[in-house]
Amino acid sequence: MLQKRDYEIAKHIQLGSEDANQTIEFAKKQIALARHEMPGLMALRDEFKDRKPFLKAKITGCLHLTIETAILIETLIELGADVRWSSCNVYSTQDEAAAYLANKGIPVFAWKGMSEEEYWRCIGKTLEFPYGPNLLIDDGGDLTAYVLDKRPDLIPSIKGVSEETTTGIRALWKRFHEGKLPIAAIDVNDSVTKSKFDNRYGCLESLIDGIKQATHLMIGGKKAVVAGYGDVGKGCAEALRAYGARVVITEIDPIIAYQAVMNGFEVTTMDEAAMDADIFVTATGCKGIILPRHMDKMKDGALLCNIGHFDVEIDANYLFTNPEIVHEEIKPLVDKFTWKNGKSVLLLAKGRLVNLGCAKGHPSFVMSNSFCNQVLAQLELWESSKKYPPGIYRLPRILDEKVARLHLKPLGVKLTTLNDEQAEYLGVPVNGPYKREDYRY
Ligand code: NAD
Ligand code: RBV
Repeated sequence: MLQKRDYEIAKHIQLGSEDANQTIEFAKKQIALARHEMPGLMALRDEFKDRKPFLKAKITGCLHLTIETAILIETLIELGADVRWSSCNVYSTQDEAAAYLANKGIPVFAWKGMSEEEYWRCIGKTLEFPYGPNLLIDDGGDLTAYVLDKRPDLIPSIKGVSEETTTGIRALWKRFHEGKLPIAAIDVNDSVTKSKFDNRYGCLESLIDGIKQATHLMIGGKKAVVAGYGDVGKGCAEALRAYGARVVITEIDPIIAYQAVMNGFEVTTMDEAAMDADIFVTATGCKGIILPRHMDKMKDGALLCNIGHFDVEIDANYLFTNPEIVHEEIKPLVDKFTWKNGKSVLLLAKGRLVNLGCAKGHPSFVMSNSFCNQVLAQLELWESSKKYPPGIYRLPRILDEKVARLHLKPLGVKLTTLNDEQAEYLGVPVNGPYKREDYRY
C-alpha cells in the first residue's frame, strides 16, 4: 500500500478494501494472460532488464490505460525508469489495470468516465516529477500540446516524445511546419510494424468487439459505411465484410479510393450513402464526417460509431443538444436518439473511439508490436539523444524488422534466409534491412 497518495483512480476502488483486492486479482490474471500474448515486449524486457538502460529516466506517458499499457509501464520500470501515467481518452481506461498499477505504487491518474476537466488535470499530475520528465510517450498529441503550450519551463529537460498514433503525428508535423516543435519526436505510428498492424489488424478485431459488446447487433446482411480507407478503415471494412456486411467506403484521396474499389468496395459520398445504410463507422482522423444533414436522413435503427482518435468525426453535439431529438441512455456509452417522426439512431461511446470506449481496445498481440516500437523509440531518445535535434524521426527499418522477427516465432513462422550469393544479387545485407526506406508495404 502507498504511504502518500500519489495516484488517482476510479472513486469506487478504495485500495486496501476487499473489493479492490478482488479487482486487482482480476487485473493480475488478465495481465498474466496478456503477457503471454505480448512476446515481443517480453523479449525486449529480457534483453534489457540486466542493463537497466532507463535508470534515472523519468517518463511521463499519456496513452489509453489498458491491460496492455500496464505491461508496457511495467516493462519501462523493469528497465529502470520512473513512470507517471494518464490515459489519452476519457473512456478508455480499464479501471482494474489502473488499480493494479496504483496498488504497486505506480503514479497513475486515470479512470473510465472522467470529465474533460479531470482529464487535463490528470495530465498535469503526470508532469510532477522533481525537475520534470525527461521523456514523453504520447498518443494523439494532448500531452505534447500540454507541455509545449502550458509548461514550456519543462522543455529543457525533455529529450523527446514518442508518438503512438496517426492523429498525433499530424499534430506534430503541423507544429514542425509552423516552427513550433522545440523537441525531438519519434514517429512510432509510421513504423511498419505499428501502422500496418495495429491500425489495420488491431481495428479489424477491436471494431467488431466494440460494436458487439455495445449492441449485440447482427452485422451480416447489413449495409455498412466506412468513412476513410486508410490503415484503420481497411481493417474496419475487411472486418465488416467478413461478417457479411455490404460495405461502402467514402474517401477524399483518389489513390486510396482506387484501392478500395479494386478491393471490391463501392465508393461514394456520405451524402449518397447516409439514407440507406445500417452501420456507420468513421475512421478518417478528419473532422465533420457525419453531420446533422446526414443523421436527419438516416434510416430507423442506424448505428453510428467512430474509431478515429478524436470525437470530431460525428457531430454528437447535434444529437445531445437538439431539443427536437429525444435522448435515452440504453446503457453507459450506448445512447439512443429519437426524432419526432419516431425514427431513432444509436450512437456508441458518445462518438469517441468505439473500440476503447465500448470494448477493451486492440488485442494484446498486436499491441506488443506497437509497444516494442515505443520501448525502442524511448531507448533511442534516452541513449542517443545527440542524434535527435528537434524534429520528427522514424526508427530505422532494421529495428522494425526486429519487431516483426520477435512476433514470428510464437506464430510458428519459418523465415527463409538469404544465402550470400542471393544477398549479393539483390544488393541487401543477409540480415536486413531488406527494403529501401521508401518501400510501401
Ligand atoms: P490514414 O491517414 O491511414 O487514413 C485516414 C483516411 O481517411 C485517409 O485515406 C484519408 O484520405 C481519409 N480521409 C480524410 N478525410 C476524409 C474525409 N473528410 N472523408 C473521407 N475520407 C477522409 O489514418 P489511419 O492510420 O487509418 O488512422 C485514422 C484515425 O484512426 C486516426 O485518428 C488515428 O489516430 C486513429 N487510430 C485509431 C485506432 C484505434 O484503436 N481506435 C488505432 C489506430 C489509429
Ligand atoms: N490502442 N491501444 C489499445 N489495447 O491498449 N488499443 C488501441 C490498447 C492505441 C492504438 O495504438 C492507436 O494508435 C491508438 O490507441 C489510438 O488512440
